[in-house]
Amino acid sequence: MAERLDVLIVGAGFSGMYMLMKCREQGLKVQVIEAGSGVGGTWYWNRYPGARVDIQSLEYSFGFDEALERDWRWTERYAPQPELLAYANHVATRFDLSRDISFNTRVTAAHWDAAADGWTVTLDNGETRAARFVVMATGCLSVPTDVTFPGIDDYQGDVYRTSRWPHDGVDFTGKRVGIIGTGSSAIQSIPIIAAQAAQLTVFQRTPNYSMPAHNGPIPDADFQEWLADPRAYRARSRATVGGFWNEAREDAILIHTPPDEIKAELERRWAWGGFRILGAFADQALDPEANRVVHDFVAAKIRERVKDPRVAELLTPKDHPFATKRPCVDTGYYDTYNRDNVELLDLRADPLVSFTATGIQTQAASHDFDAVVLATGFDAMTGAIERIDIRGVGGETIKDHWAAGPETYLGLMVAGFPNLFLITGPGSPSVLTNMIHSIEQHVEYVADIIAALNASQAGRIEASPEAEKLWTDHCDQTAAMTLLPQANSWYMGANVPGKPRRFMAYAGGLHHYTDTCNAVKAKGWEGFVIARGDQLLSESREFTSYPPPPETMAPHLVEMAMGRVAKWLEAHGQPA
Ligand code: NA7
Repeated sequence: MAERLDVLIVGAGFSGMYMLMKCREQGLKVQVIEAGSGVGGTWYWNRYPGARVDIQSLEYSFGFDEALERDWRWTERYAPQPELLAYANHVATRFDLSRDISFNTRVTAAHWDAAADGWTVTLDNGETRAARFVVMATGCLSVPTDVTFPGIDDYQGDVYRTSRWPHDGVDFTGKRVGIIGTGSSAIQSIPIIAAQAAQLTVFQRTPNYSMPAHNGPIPDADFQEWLADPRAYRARSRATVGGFWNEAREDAILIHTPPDEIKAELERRWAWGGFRILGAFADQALDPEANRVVHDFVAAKIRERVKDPRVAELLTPKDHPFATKRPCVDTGYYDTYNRDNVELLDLRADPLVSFTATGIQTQAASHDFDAVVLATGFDAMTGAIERIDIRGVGGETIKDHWAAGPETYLGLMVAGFPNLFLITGPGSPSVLTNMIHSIEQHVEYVADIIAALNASQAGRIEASPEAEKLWTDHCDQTAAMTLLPQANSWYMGANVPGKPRRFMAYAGGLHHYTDTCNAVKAKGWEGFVIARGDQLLSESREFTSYPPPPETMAPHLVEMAMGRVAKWLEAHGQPA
């Protein structure tokens, strides 16, 4: 076996790249293992037409190096995938990252070796590597769901998956194309495919809410504001719920606002575009009545854009409150349904039966296609971690540990799995936030933990089971305060048959989460057990750093939120 590593990092997306840099800063011996042939993670794999970031580019980029920030100029408000991938490559080249990355290699197993206070990691090329620490920088949306359709192997046309798009692109000119799914990937790609193909048929099971991006060059005023003080710009984003600036008004209560003011505020935010509407009113994510008003506003926007009222109705979400599934940001999505060459099929009314040699058979009709695009989503948050045979203390697998849904301490560590760190793992704000800011916070925190362990010559750190339980309960209760658990979303694991139902991200906001992590550190790594061999160096089984309840919340919201938590406690019992 090759020389033991200090740190083995799984994945060379933005998390793995930054983790590598932070490890190098400490002079650690570090290796990154990456399944793809290049860096970039999400932006390496998701090359489908129209793929772009939903957070403004000025905020969706690394902030650890001011020279890097100032040297890179984004061309659009929401950068397209090729530019994001070019950015990842630029960072890799600038910091000479590739020399420590093994590309085209997968980690298949990681087993805890108690005698060595470290991990034995197996790769798909048959090699094994020993490492003190393993960092799972595997991404929240990196493993496509295993969805298969009867007869798909008999289909003679081309099948493309949005998340595994051919690197040299696909030309749909003159083709009859079918696309299955209407999540973010489909909503971004449908307008582009429709403009190219002879005919496009969209198979929709559940409509989603989508807001216009109003994409274009970055307005000069925005760029100048950013240029004046990038530090302040970033600090402002990081101090928010979502890690991006959306003018959230935590004291604005929709149900106490006159209708004309509500409309004006929603219109202003709709005109601005993207996620800005999410911050309009404090109660829209908590109170069904307030949420309904925002729903009605978006439904009216859909009716305004889509000429055929039947199609507009089909495109309007009905089974989940606004923004309880990941809302989408689009460029011309709804207008696409006004094209003569685009058809929307409702799989609820006319279910898909099977693929055939020439296309897709639904209950009512058969549809012939030259190509079919699967935009069917991911085994989110836990998929990439559970697919690796990770065995901790006593041989327990992480999959077994998570049989009832993922349990972590701060989304960073799992009890019984020492020296194994998750970047933006379940139980952290992750997918509810600007991923880059969440990644930077996590990576810097993990680097601090490793430095602290090395300074005290400790061999290992582990989340205590007690702290893990308290944090997981806190995550569940925080989600229960909101409307988020009411949707059958991938946040809930609902898109994967048999996956335990648990709201997997921390819904308390990146700002509170960061404060919590800092408090845990200030209390001497509260909730963690630190040891060297048989020697216990510090043991804290407490978790007391709960974020404060929002002072600005209206009394009826507090009551409503607490009522939901009480119900949650009734169903799950009080934390031990
Ligand atoms: P999503 O958002 O999970 O969307 C997947 C879509 O595929 C969604 O509309 C699903 O309908 C549909 N789907 C999945 N399986 C089937 C089957 N078997 N039959 C018909 N339709 C199906 O994935 P995306 O890739 O679009 O986006 C993932 C995230 O990436 C996104 O949220 C952003 O964070 C970026 P359903 O809703 O399950 O009825």
